Amino acid sequence: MTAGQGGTPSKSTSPTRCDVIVVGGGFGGMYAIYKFREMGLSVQGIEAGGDLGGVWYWNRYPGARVDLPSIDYSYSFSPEIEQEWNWSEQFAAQPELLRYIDFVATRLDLRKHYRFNTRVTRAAWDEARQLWTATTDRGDVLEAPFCIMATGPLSVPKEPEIAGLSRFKGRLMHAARWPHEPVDLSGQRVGVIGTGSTGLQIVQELGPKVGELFVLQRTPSFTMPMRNVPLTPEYMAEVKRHYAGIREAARNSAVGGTRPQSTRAFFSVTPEQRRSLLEDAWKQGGLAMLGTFSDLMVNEEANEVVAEFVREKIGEVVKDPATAEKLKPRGYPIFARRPCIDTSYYETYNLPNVHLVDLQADPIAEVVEQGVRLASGKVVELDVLILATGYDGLTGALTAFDVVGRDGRTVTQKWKDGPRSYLAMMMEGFPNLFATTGPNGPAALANIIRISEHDVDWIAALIVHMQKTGASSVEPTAQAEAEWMDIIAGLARRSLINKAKTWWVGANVKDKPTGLTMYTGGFAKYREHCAAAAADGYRGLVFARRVEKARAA
Ligand code: NA7
Repeated sequence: MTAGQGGTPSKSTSPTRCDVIVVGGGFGGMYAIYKFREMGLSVQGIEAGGDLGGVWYWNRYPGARVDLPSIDYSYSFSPEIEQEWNWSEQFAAQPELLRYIDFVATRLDLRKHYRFNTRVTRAAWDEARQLWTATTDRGDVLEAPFCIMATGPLSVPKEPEIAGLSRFKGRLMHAARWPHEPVDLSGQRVGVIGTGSTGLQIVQELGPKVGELFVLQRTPSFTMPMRNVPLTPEYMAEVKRHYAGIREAARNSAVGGTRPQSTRAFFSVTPEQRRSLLEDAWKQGGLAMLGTFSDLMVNEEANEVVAEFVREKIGEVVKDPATAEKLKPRGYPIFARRPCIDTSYYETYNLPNVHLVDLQADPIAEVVEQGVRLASGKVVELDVLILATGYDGLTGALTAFDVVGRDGRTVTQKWKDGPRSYLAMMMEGFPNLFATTGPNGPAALANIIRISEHDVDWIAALIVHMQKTGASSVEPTAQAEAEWMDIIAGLARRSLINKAKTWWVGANVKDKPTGLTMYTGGFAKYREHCAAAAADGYRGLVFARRVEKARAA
């Protein structure tokens, strides 16, 4: 992979002036840079990592793999890239995703627009000059009329509130900050804290490879078979012939992918038919089960039948009944916590060197020199402790530094009771600031690449509109924002997602406001809302003209 370039810090105090600042070099940021550059705008990207890739740049942990089909989890904006790139597996592993990112970045010459190893420390709106000023930890000062926060929903790892972590004499590793060089864990006593998507992938990968593996589980996740397969050249050729249709289907689906979503309600068919449909979905693999019925996220009774179906499957795989019982999730609806897909997660517990430590029965008291001490006093002795403890999701990136809008108000202040925005992309009081995959959209519930492309395209069209009409700034009205949040709240009231304590509802981070603030109406409907606002003359937005601003000053 090409090493990151363009990271030379400018220590000069004279600001770099451009049309658009893009914060973040993941899928969203890369596309934003490309799109705005092709529109003839001057762009400057800032990325904390040493290269492009965002979440895939950082998450190099063993077994890291996308859990949407690679065909869907890829850019659709360039037919050339679609035709030139071949995926080797239905669900690509992290190294292949980084190769894809490198391929796109090189093909489109994107790296030259980025400063790497650089963090934005403050971004502030200058009302008099109608522009954003961003400062970085390397002394850069950037100025631009437009600022795009392509900072992603999962870019700030959560510091687990576990006492004594610094005391550990072994090797402490965070999944989201995994080293770039190979790590040999063979023969070691390894502990993993966290059993979300990340922890599961690590456990199934490391189980057969390490000396002893201790899985410290607080909340078990539901996971379903991935049934990953290699993609043959013939299959890829067929996909390439049909990419246009595949993309169209994805854009018009709830999840931004080609996974079928049934309109059939769970109790509209007989128990035998239900069972048979669930068995089919289990055999098919991936998240097929989520699409089998239309009401699994709103009908608690239906949801519980499906949850019990998966618990039964766990019981069939895991040989030790006590371990199987502990692995069976209870107390929250299936799919209300991010459903996982796996290749051999439950089978891993049949290995003699793999041990499940049930933290519900015996919680972590503290980390000590030799390992993890539990409340009972028992010490799980370890050479290596891996934290797969998740992220300050959805909002963390925009509250981690000062993003200052009009009248000195920060995003952190605006979001003190939870995130608020208009269409997940703009905020009242923050003119010309845009987010891609923001916290009041379908991010986390739909394909992040489809959402990123959509958001960037929508923002780009708005900027074109501003150029045509001579507007220097735009922001939503408080009323438009309130109406969008009402739509979100109305949908959220029906959703079972509220019934699990997860990063989706902010419950995983101490003192964070909790509640379901994502748009749960599906990607296609989200697009409709955004398109309707644009078609209606950018309803809900107020524009200012530079000449008016000058006169007012
Ligand atoms: P998740 O899904 O937030 O999972 C984090 C896990 O870490 C979860 O099992 C937590 O248990 C556990 N955790 C966190 N803090 C602690 C402490 N202090 N003690 C014990 N266990 C703890 O993050 P992932 O990285 O796995 O996945 C994030 C997303 O990436 C995923 O949803 C996909 O979209 C891709 P808890 O549930 O809080 O009891």
